[in-house]
Amino acid sequence: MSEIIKPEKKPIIFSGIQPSGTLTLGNYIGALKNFSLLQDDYDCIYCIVDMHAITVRQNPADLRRRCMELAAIYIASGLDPKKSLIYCQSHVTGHAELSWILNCFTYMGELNRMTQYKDKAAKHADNINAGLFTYPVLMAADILLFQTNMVPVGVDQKQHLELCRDVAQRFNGVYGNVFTIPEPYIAKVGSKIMSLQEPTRKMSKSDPDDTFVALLDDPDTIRRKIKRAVTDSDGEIRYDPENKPGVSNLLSIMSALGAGSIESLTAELAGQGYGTLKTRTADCVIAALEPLQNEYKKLIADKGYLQGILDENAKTANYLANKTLRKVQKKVGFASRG
Ligand code: AQP
Repeated sequence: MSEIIKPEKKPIIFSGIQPSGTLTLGNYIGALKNFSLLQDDYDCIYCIVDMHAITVRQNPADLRRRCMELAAIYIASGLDPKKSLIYCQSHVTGHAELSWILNCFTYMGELNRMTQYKDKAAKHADNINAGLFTYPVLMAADILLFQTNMVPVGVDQKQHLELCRDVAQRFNGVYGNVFTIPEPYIAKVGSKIMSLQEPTRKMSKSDPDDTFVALLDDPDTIRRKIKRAVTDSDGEIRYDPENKPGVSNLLSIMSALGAGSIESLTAELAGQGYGTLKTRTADCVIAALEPLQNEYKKLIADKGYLQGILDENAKTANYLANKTLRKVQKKVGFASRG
């Protein structure tokens, strides 16, 4: 009798990006750039997390437009929609449903310790809403819904991922092995790209325009922004994030974009001025973003194609999410469904 060989199940990757502004070089280096590298060896799910985005007030028309743009950016960055599941969070009701259940397994004290909450509450003092506080619970639901094995993120999300693991372990401790416990996937170089104007702070897409390079900035704008990047006054090109955050940030950017190791770049640029460092950084960034930008222009012109992908993938994502959700609902004792 011939043996039936089942195709080996690949580990699952899940990650998401908020359509909360123009994507930055930080989002690209810390997260997006790694997404396409993983799609052959893993079953990849990449979400446009519009539900997370409304924890900060958004203009509805802009948010809707940015969801479509993010779908185009995902594909332009090398994601193959046949290999990676690209969809919108708000199209899959399981995110909100699981999030509510997980809220009941997360302690206030745990959420109180989250540094992103503290940062965002300080930035948006006029709108410190409960969604901002429970953001990490929704993020845990996003990840756990798909029985995710690995989550590629920037280092700023590590604390949220640790909370997700704690909540999953707590739930499993009560009900058995319901959730896969996810591992973070954080790149060694570039996991925290800093603001060009305040290099001790993370580069963020909701900060003022001159603090970041946007993925769709044209070459002149990229050169101008990098030329104006804050450095220091000692003039030495050396990697020392604590004492020379601006210079170190530019070296990290170059290295993460494939220009060489930090050591080789430092050796190569030793004795040269910051002008050269900035020109070289701008050259690297422009070259890295050019293919993405060209592809993006074609994709964004075809909204029907993008909408088709989002609609079709929402069905698959709902199906996968509901498999976990039904199991969880049964475990906690929700009424049976006929
Ligand atoms: N500066 C950064 N360096 C490296 N990685 C970064 N990421 C964000 N900023 C950097 C990573 O990008 C992914 C998507 O982030 P997000 O949109 O979900 O939220 P965020 O981390 O809050 O990013 P922003 O740009 O700072 O958004 P806003 O300004 O809206 O809060 C994540 O994997 C993140 O680690």
